[in-house]
Amino acid sequence: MAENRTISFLQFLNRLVFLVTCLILFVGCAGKETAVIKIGIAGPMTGDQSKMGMDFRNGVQLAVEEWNAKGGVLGKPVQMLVEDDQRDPKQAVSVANKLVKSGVAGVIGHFNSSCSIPASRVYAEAKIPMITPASTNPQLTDQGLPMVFRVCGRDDQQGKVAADFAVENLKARRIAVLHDKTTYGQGLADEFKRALAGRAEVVYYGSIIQGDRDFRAVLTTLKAKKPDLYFFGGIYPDAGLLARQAKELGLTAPMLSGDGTIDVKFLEIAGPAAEGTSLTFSPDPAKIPTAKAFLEAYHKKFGPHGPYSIYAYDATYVLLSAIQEAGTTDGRKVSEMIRARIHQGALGTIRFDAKGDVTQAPYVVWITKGGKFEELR
Ligand code: ABU
Repeated sequence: MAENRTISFLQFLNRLVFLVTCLILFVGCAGKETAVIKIGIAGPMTGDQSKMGMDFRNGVQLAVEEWNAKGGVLGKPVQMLVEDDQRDPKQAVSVANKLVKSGVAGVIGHFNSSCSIPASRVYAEAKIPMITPASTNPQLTDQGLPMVFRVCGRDDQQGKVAADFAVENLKARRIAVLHDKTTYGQGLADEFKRALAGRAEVVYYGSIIQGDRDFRAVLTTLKAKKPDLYFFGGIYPDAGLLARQAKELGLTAPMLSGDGTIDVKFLEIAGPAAEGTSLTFSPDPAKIPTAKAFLEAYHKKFGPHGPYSIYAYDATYVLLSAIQEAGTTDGRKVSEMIRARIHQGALGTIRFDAKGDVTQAPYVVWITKGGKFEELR
């Protein structure tokens, strides 16, 4: 009898320990899951492209503050975890792993296609939706990862608009093509070159090294080919130096570039040599009625917007609205909701196709005039 009572007491103790452990785990997990909704923001927050990283962060912050002011998502406050990929693909993978470990419900990022592509595989493996505001290289969504989206266009679309403009508007017949050897820069240069086929002669095709300070050697070779125009696939810090040094060398052919160059930093670096540069990008948000409230709020809080601030803002709304409507942070369900919903963003209506690309990406041409960018068509 006494032995039976001892066993019962031990069993009771065991059960008690088990129940307390479950309770601790439950409260711990519940605390983790229910306290906040975490979202990651990843991009170049330091270094020569930090302006882009800050534009991302500010756009996301504005959206998050608006959601939190209305009670958050699923009744919980949204918390931003900002990570710096330093525009380095290896660092991007490391940052992606860190964000996954932190339990983010989704990621807004990255900026560089060379970072977004390897990072997207980390997020896809962890079943976490990723929406890039700015990575335009086709490979990103051509991988067929169901949790990967972009709210911007693609370089096969952008390259064709640039080539049409070069041939039809600028009447260029002898064209030099230059890129920075990155996934984006070379990819865009190649799309541009492909779209030129049979319409103009590519008299020079070459590259620079991203981050170099002296491009005079390559520009001297390029100048000797007497092009009517030179195209650059790359980002504004290098584009600014190229434009300045090209002018110093007496190259009169104008530069044509893409969305990676259209930033005030390009104007600052190039100075008067920026004049006449044309660029492909999306239409001016100042002419889009739905962007008005965003622009007012952003300017009041942060000052002038960058090219991709509004894309980061819309990407955040896409993610948070999908979580809210899915009623869960389960990445698979959130991704299905992102794909199923018609999003009304600051840029207008946003819809995704089966690949995760937007169904409409209207590229237009901008020109640098009087020290400013102006939409041309
Ligand atoms: N699309 C502009 C630059 C970012 C990237 O795609 O690498």
